[in-house]
Amino acid sequence: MPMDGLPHYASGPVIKGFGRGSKQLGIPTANYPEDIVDSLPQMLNTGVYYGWANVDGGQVYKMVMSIGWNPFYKNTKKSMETHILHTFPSDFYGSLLRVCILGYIRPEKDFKSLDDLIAAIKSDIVFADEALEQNEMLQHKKDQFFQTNNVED
Ligand code: ADP
Ligand code: RBF
Ligand code: MG
Repeated sequence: MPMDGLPHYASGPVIKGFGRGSKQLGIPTANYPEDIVDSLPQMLNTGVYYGWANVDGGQVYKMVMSIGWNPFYKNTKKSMETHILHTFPSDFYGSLLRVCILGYIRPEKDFKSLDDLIAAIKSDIVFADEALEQNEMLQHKKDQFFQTNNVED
């Protein structure tokens, strides 16, 4: 049974995030501007999700996403951060990021240490990697939503 509010499609430019050096930890996260975060459906709870993503109409890759206030960092601003399961040759700030959010993994949590946070994210990545191999998940990889190169739509 899919969760209420899923699948959810979002698209928008990649902006500079909190600059905490997620990249240095091996988990860069592409951040969305506030208006995209604000247009999430009410019923979609904060937490960690998985789905598909592409950049500027390119290849579609697996992704994990954190939606919420990052309790570990006690943010006051709600964020939507996408980590794509692919190694890109360079940054893509300003590019159009499309995501299709398909499943929920867990609530956002506070952690005792940065190492514990990183370990949790790594296990989210393994979970997503497997979940997205199911047929009904693979279907969405071919969604028309990802296929246009037109930034306007
Ligand atoms: P910021 O605080 O600005 O979000 P990060 O350390 O989280 O900085 O790095 C995010 C940036 O890294 C993204 O905006 C994107 O340009 C780049 N990037 C490179 N590879 C990836 C990836 N696999 N997934 C997400 N972003 C990536
Ligand atoms: N931040 C939290 O405070 N608690 C979390 O449970 C949490 N889970 C995350 C799961 C994923 C898959 C990703 C990509 C990020 C998560 N974050 C979480 C956000 C994290 O704090 C942020 O990306 C930092 O910038 C990592 O250093
Ligand atoms: Mg980021």
